[in-house]
Amino acid sequence: VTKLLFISDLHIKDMQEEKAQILLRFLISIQSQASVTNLFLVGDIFDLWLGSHKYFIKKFRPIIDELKKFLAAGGKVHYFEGNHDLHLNHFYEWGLGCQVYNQASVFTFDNHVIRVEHGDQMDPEDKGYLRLRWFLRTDFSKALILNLPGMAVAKIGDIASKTSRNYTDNKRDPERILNVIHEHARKMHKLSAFDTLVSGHVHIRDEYQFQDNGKNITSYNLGCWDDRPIALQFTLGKWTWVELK
Ligand SMILES: [Mn+2]
Repeated sequence: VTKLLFISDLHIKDMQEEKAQILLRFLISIQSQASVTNLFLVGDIFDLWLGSHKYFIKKFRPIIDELKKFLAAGGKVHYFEGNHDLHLNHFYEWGLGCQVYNQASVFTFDNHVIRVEHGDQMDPEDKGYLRLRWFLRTDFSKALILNLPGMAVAKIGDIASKTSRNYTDNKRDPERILNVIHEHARKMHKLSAFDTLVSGHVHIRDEYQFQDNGKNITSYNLGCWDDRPIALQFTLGKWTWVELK
């Protein structure tokens, strides 16, 4: 049996938060379920994590420890960088043994093709953010983020994170943003077919079905843990939402 679990947009600020504790309980619970083979972290798990600084590792140590145990037990962790957690490969991939992605990736499980992406590139109208995204991923920014002291990076990141929140404040116009992700799903499916698309970022939990070439396709958006802590599960060909407490 293969069981996949997807979470995103927890935006954890510190370990004292309720959602940090819910994440810990979740990570502990999946260690004892041999059926859970793959955990997908679909971005913005932390409200801020840049590079491989000790500052972040120390701050979020309990989460790292539980991820380590899941990995040690043979679990696979796929970490998609969001717009609040980036340049993760030094620590998460080369250090811990997760797979880190900075763009969409496609997987096949049980003959089911799944496209996964954080979703911060879905909205072509979001020109301000797309420019910022490009800038943060240049070699120049990457070198700064990796080499400045952790505290300085955290300070700069906090300011950037407050700015980028304006771009992603979709609650004011949910109709428009839902339309954006549905159009994105249709467009991406035309380019390269899949059965299911899983994204996050827009903070609106959503399930959308459409047809292409007579096939049923589903797009899921994982929503945001501030609304309800939840995971999306895929096992035995079925998708279900799992409420977390
Ligand atoms: Mn995001």
